[in-house]
Amino acid sequence: MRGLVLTLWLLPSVALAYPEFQKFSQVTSGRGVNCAMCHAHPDGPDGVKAGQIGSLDAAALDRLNQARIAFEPGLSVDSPILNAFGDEIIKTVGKKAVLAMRADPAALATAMILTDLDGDGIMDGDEYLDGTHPLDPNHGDPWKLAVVNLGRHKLDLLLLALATVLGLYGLGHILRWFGHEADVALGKGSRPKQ
Ligand SMILES: [Ca+2]
Repeated sequence: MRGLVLTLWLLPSVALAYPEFQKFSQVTSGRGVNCAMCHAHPDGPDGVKAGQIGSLDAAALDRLNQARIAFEPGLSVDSPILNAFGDEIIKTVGKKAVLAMRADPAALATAMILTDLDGDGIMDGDEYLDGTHPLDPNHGDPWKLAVVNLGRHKLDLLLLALATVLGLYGLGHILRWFGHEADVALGKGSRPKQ
């Protein structure tokens, strides 16, 4: 394992980020998308800041290498330079498919259409297409979020509408009663006999 770690350090040209996906998301959505969509640091993995390759200790490098060799789908990884969405991509499609998708970044959207990591109702693949953050439930296409929230709160809205109708109905009756009492007071009407 130490040999593998050393190899990684001696090969600074090893590609740790794949800008094809960022570029695709940006072009497709028309939104500014940075490396934070998949990586721990918004500037990407190259550097010495927290979440970047130069800051990793031996244990973190070990986790990085485990993620780098997770070639087949189904392997849970905990990469120190990826965020939960990046890890989920590796788990769902495997590193081998990620490398193949660099030539067809649109395929990632299809591959990630079954998970919704932030639970905002917009699937991860769609967030990738929309250029929104798949780990931020408050960051999503406004129209899609509105539709999702409408669906989630339809019972509340129904009860609110019912309460409003009943309230207006009751208010109408009260106003009619006041009107009638005013007519009685002015001698224009009479109270019903008991
Ligand atoms: Ca989502």
